[in-house]
Amino acid sequence: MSELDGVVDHLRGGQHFIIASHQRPDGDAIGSAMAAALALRALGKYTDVVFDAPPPQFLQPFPGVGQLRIATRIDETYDGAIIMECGALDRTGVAGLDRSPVLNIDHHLGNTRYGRVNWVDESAAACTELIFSLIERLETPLTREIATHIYLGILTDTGSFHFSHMTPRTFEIARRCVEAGADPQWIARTHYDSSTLGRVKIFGAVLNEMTLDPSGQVAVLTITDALATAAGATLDDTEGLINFPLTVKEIQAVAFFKEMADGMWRVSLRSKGNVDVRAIASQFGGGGHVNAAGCSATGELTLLRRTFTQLMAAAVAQSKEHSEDKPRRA
Ligand SMILES: [Mn+2]
Repeated sequence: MSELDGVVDHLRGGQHFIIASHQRPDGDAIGSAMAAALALRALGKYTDVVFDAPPPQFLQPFPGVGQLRIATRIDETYDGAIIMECGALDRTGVAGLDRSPVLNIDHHLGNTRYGRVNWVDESAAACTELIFSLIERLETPLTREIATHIYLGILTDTGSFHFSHMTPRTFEIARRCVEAGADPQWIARTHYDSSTLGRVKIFGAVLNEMTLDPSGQVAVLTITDALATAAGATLDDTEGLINFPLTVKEIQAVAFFKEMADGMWRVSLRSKGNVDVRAIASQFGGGGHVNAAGCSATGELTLLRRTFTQLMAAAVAQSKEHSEDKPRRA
C-alpha cells in the first residue's frame, strides 16, 4: 500500500476533519490546506481549516481564506487532523491537534514522520502537487477554486517557476489547473502585486545595507526592529525580499537575518542551481530544500553574519566542483 493509499483510506473512513499548516503561511501552506478542505467538503465531509493567526494580507483574497478558524489550541477531536507542509507538528503553532489521528502530508526533506499516517514525497515541487494527486484519487471535481489554490502553491513554492525541483508533472498540474479555470495573471498579481508602501520602503532600506563576500557571489541581508519601524513596515512586509539579490547574475546564495526576541535571529537562505543551503540550515537545527531553507540562530550579529557568509561561500565553491564533475545536460 502506498503512502497515498493510507491517506485516502483514512479520509474515506471519516466524516469530520481539521486541516492545519505552518505558522506564517505562504502560498503553498494556504493553497494545500484550502484545496484539501474544499475537496473534502465536496465529498460531504465537515472540514475546519485552522491557523494560529490570520494569514498575510496578500493571501486573504484567495477562495475561502476569509473563513479560516484562527486559534492557538483545539479542544475537540476529529476523525483526522491533516497537517500540511510541516516537518514537525509544533510548526503549526496550534496545540491539541494530536488529540485526533494525525495525517502528515509534506514535501520537505527531513520530515520527522510524526503522523499516524505519513505521506512525504520530497520529489513534489509544492505540497499542492500532492493535494492534486489526492484529489485525483478521491475523484472530486477540480473546481476553479481548488485549481486556484493548487496553482497558487506551485507558483509560490517554485519562486514563480524559477527553482530547480520542478518536473514535467509540475507543469502538467499547472496546465490542468488553468484548464479548470485558475487565472495565472490574477493569482500572480494578487499574490505578488499587493504591496504596501512600507513594503517597498523596507525593500529599499534592507537592500541598501546588503553586503557581499569577496567573491561577490554570496549576499547577506539584515532587518532589525529599528530598521522596520523607521520604514513604517513589519516583518510580514519582507516576504519575498530574499529573492531579490538572486536577480543579480553573479550572486549564487543569499542569507537574510531577521531580528526576533532575545538576541535570536531567524535566518532564511536561498540559492541558485545546486548550491545546497539546506545542509547549512540543518547544521543549525533548521531545514527546507536545496535552494530554499531556514533556521534560527542565537548570538552576536557580526559573528553570525561572518559564519553564514563562510558556509555559503564554501557551498558555492563545492557546487562548482560538483558541476565540473557532471556537466549539465543541454
Ligand atoms: Mn511547500
